[in-house]
Amino acid sequence: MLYIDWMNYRDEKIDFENAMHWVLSDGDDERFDGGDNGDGFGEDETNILLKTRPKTKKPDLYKVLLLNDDYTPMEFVIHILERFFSKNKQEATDIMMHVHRRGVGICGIFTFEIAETKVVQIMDFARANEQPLQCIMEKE
Ligand code: TYC
Repeated sequence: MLYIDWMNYRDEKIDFENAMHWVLSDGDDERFDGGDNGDGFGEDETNILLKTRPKTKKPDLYKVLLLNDDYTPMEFVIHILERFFSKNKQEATDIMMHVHRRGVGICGIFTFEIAETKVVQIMDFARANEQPLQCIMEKE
C-alpha cells in the first residue's frame, strides 16, 4: 500500500524539498510508518528513508514583571493588575504586595508580542499618570 500526503500534493507551490515530506509506507500505519528514532529520518520494512518534519514548535515565552519603587501608590499598581492582567482584587493585591516586599514580581507569562504589548501599555499608562512604575519582560 502506498500513502501520499495529499495536503502537500495539492499545494501548487510545492517544491522538491517539501516533496521529501511525502510519506511512503508499506501500509501498517503507525501514523504513516517508519518512526523517527531522533535523527529526523525514519525507516520502514521497505527500507525507504522517510524524512519527518514536525509542523509546529512551541513558542518562546516571556514573563512580564513589575518592579517596586517608593513612589507609585499601591492602589495604582492594583488597578494595573486588574486592568491589564485581568486579576481580581485579591490576586492583584497579592501580586502588588509581593512586588512591594521582594522588589519584583510576575504579572503573567505570554508569547513575545503579547508580553511586549503589555509592557508598552503599562509604561504608557504609568507615564500618562506621572508614576515612575517600571514594567519589563524577561525570557522564561
Ligand atoms: N512600594 C510602593 C509603595 O509603597 C508600592 C508599589 C508596589 C510600587 C509595586 C510599585 O510595582 C510596584 N507605595
